[in-house]
Parts: sequence; C-alpha cells; structure tokens
Amino acid sequence: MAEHFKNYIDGQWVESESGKTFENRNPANRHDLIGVFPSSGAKDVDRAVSAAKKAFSKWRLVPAPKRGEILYRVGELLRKRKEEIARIMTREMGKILKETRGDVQEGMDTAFYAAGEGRRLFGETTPSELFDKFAMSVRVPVGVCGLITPWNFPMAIPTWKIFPALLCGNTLVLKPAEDTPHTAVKLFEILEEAGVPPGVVNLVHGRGEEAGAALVRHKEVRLISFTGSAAVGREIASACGRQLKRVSLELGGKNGQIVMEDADLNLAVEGALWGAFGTTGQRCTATSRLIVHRDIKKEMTDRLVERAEKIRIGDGLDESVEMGPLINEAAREKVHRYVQIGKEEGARLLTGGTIYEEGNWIDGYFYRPTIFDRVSPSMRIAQEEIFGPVLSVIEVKSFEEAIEVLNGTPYGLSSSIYTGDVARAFRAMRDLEAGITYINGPTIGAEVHLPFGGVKDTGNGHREAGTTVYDIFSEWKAVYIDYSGKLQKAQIDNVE
Ligand code: UN1
Repeated sequence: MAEHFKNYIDGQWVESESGKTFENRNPANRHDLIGVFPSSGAKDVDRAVSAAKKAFSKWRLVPAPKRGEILYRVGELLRKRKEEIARIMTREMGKILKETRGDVQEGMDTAFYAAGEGRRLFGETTPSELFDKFAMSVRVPVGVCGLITPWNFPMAIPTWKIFPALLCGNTLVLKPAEDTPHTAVKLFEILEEAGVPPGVVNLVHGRGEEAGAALVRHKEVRLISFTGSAAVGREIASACGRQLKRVSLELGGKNGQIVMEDADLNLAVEGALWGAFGTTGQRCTATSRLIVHRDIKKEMTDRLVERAEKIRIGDGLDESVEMGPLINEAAREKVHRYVQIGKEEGARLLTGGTIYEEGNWIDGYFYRPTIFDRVSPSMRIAQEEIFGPVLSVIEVKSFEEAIEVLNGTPYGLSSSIYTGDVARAFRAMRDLEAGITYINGPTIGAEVHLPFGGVKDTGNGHREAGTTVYDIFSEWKAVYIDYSGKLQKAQIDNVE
C-alpha cells in the first residue's frame, strides 16, 4: 500500500474536501510509487487562507527577532535531517544526491540568513523638514501570501519564499509542484517542530489549474510569489493585475556562456558541462547556449563531446551516477521534440539527441546529454527554453558579437563569460542584459545572500534572496511624529 499524505492547514494534517488524490512516482523508475497526495481545490484553499488570515493577527505582532529564532531552529532541523531529505528529494525528482544535498543546504543558508535579518530588518530615519518633528520608515507585513513553487529545487525555492515571508510577519499558503509534494511535507514537519504556530504556514497540494488558480484568485491573498514558466507567469500576472495584488515572478531563462579565445579552456569546458548538464539541464539558470569564439570552437566542442559522452546516467541515489532522469514523460517528450526541431532547423547534432534506455534504465525518463553545433542565434533551439540537457553551440567572430548574441533572446536570467582579459570582463559585467553575470564561472550556482532574478521576460522586476526579497514580503510605511505641540504644515510652514 502506498503511503497516504495530507494537506497541512491550521496546524493539522487534513484530507482534501473532495477526497480526490494524485500519485507521486520516482522519475528514475515509474513503478516506484512514493505516495498518494490530496488533489485540492478551491474549498481547501479557502480553508487554508482563512486559517492564515486568523493567524496573521497574532503572528504580525511577534517581534521579528523572535520570528528569526524560530527560523534558526528550522535551519538546525534541516541540518539534522539533511541526508534523509536529500534522499527523499532524489527519489521524488531525480537529481543526483550531491545536488539534492546542495538543495537542502540552500534551504539552511536561507534560514540562517533570515534568522539574522530578524535583528536587522532595517528601516530608515531621516530629518523632518519641520522643527520638533521626527520622520522614519518602517517595514510592515503584507498579509496572507500565496506561494507557488516548482519541482526543480523542491526545498530551496519554497524556503526562498517562506522564510523571508515569515520573518516579515506574513502568514502563508504554499502550493508546491505536483511532482515534488513529499519534500514539501518534510519541510512543513520541520516548520511545525521548530514552533511555527498553527495557521501561520499552510500546505495545500494539488494541480496548478485548480489549487494554484484558486490561490491566485482568492480575495484575502494579498501577494502571490510564483516560480515557473513564462506562460503561466503571464496568466498569474494578469489575474493579479486585475485584483491589484502584489505579484513576484521568477520565470524562464535561455542562459548563455560566452567563451572568448583568451579563456582558460579547461575551466570553460568544466563550466559548460556543469552549467548545461547539472540537474539534467532542469534549472532556470542552466546553460543552454554556448557562445564561442571561432578560433577555439573546434577544440572546445571536441572536448565537450568527449566529456558529455562519458557522463554516467542513472538513478541519482547511486553515488557514482552523474546525471539523473528528466522529471516526467511530458518533459522528456518536450526535450525530444526540441531535438527534432533543431535538426529540422539545420543545426548539426554532435552527440546525444536520443532517449537513454540502457540496462536498468528502461523505466525512467532518461535522456542523453545533447550538443548541437552550427546553431544560429535565431533558431528556436537558441531562443526557447527547453529545460533539459541540450546545449546549443553558436560560433561568433568577436567579443561584440558574443555580447549581442547573448542578449538576443526574450529572457535575461543568468549569463557567463570566460575570458582572461579584465577589460572584457568589465564590459561584459556592464553590457550583458541579465539579472546575474558570472566571470569565469558557469551560469548556475547563485548564493542566497545576493539578489536572484532576471530582466526582460524572466520576471517582473523583483529579486528574491539577498536583502531584496524583504522588499517583496513587506510594505513600507512612513511614520511622522510631531512633538512641537502645534499644527505644523509641511511644504507651507517651512517656506520662508
Ligand atoms: C532555479 O533553477 O530555479 O543558481 C534556481 C542556481 C541555484 C538556484 C537555481 N542556486 O543555479
């Protein structure tokens, strides 16, 4: 019998109102049933939002340093259960253990950062223009937040949203991706154990079209934070726009790595392999374009192909495996469809491009690391997010052309340049249209104390992580204290 999981509402583990469920299976072996989860609808969301609303009246008054102490305990519990959760995560979404351990680590880092922020959460004081008057700005919570998260970082991304939301005094409802509900359950067990009061955090499982949409529509939800595809992001943004609801979006990428002729090629090869094939290419920061100077293109692609063909594919729970499966059948079909598109567009397939069904691996969604050469910047495989292990190599003749090609997509999340020339590094830092630029490093691997997000179609101008995420989850309030004992009129009494 498969284990049966529940929603977490108002401090209780509860069934969905309808009793409908969905299955969660291991992408490395579809016969491995992990559990059955509630397929929630509008009624469940309403229950969770009511609980969050009720809890808000008390939680917003808890001193921020105290809220921070609870988050510190959350970080400690994550540390204690890191290995257990990493294994659960690998089984549920496929990426290798090293990476799922990193995912839990990212959650811990975010917890400890938020805990420290409890004793900062700074506002500003500034002189008033009038005598005997004091002026300052303070942060206040937004209210009930709706958080909708993807499956590729099932721990890190929920924590990027949950911890700052809580620290700022908000209460929330999380709707995690249907592919990774088990990791979310583990996180909520920890939140409960750490002492987050009932109703402050609520977990509702289900499909985006049902539970997610109900959360976006709900009148009492004051903020939506979503990480996922640009198509869904647009829908959410327009629904929130009509309701004048605060919305923070972190959407797709088509990230490029530039390699100039003066680069350290060993470094550039290592970086491209990790950026393109780490997490089976399923990061929004993944390197999907390699923009290479023509003088070194042959050597670079020869080395990449040789290395890509040696990548050990398989179940991520096996420590010797270097690349796990794609998340599900639909994802694999999408990747394979893009490979056909690439061929039809006239790109040359250097390696991969096929489903991997060797030995024990016929029951998972495996795909070979794939490299296309002779890709022109306007081809669909160079423009659209594939979200899989597919790298498109684009040859350029100059630094200026490299920058232009890198900037020539609708997205702008991460970017990278490998060069030995400090002037080029600084120019790239200035001219690349992206929220993140790496010099001599791959496009993946952002750290939690720096702003994370992108320009153009990658989002709507917000930045998660760093200090900037606290601007998403708090409202600014300006406060004036007049101790002159008389009515003073700004802009009028201070004019000579
Ligand atoms: C994502 O792919 O949605 O920078 C997040 C990175 C990770 C986070 C990726 N720390 O690659």
